[in-house]
Amino acid sequence: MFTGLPSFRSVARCPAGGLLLLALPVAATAATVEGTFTFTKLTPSVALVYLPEDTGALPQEVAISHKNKAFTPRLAVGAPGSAVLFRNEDTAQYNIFAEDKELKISFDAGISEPGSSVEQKVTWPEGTVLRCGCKVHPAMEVYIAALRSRFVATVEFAPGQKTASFSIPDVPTGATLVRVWTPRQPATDLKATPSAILDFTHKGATYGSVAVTIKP
Ligand SMILES: [Cu+2]
Repeated sequence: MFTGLPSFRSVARCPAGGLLLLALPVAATAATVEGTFTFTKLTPSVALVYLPEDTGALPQEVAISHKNKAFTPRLAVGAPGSAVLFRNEDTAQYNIFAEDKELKISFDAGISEPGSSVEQKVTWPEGTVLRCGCKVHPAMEVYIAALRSRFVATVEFAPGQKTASFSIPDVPTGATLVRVWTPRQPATDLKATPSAILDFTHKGATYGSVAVTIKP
């Protein structure tokens, strides 16, 4: 069991709410990625936006809290090899598990008592996202992205939320490639020169979009 305090990459919370930014300050950068998700229906629980060409992120400790029968965050990011620490901050037992046939990841951490933690290494491939759940609380889910990119925005949608904005500050000047992922949308690359729009479709009908701009 791991008992030390987890360390984070710098985390900022947007006043608009529902948005986490994870980025390291990098010298000699000047551009900013900005964008907005808009959904008319089928709003996902989370969304991920990042610059796939960057590979500067190192393995780290990623903390995920289980509290009030919810995971916080609901979308976490760690470079391959990172240690993900699930912390039981509830008054009830939990049981973290994952079962992903595509990624060939299957684990069951067993029953975890309140106040304890279980650790899982990020062993799935760079650029993929694993969904983990809790066998005690089947409605709970958390996504963990294996990314080497340092330029990442994670978005968490509240029930009924239709739009959410995000930004990734201090990205390298000249960056144009932006990757977008949601649980319903396979990772899709956009060339933002300087702007791009991706429509989300299901059975031929558009249910949302994301607009991305890179501002120098
Ligand atoms: Cu649970």
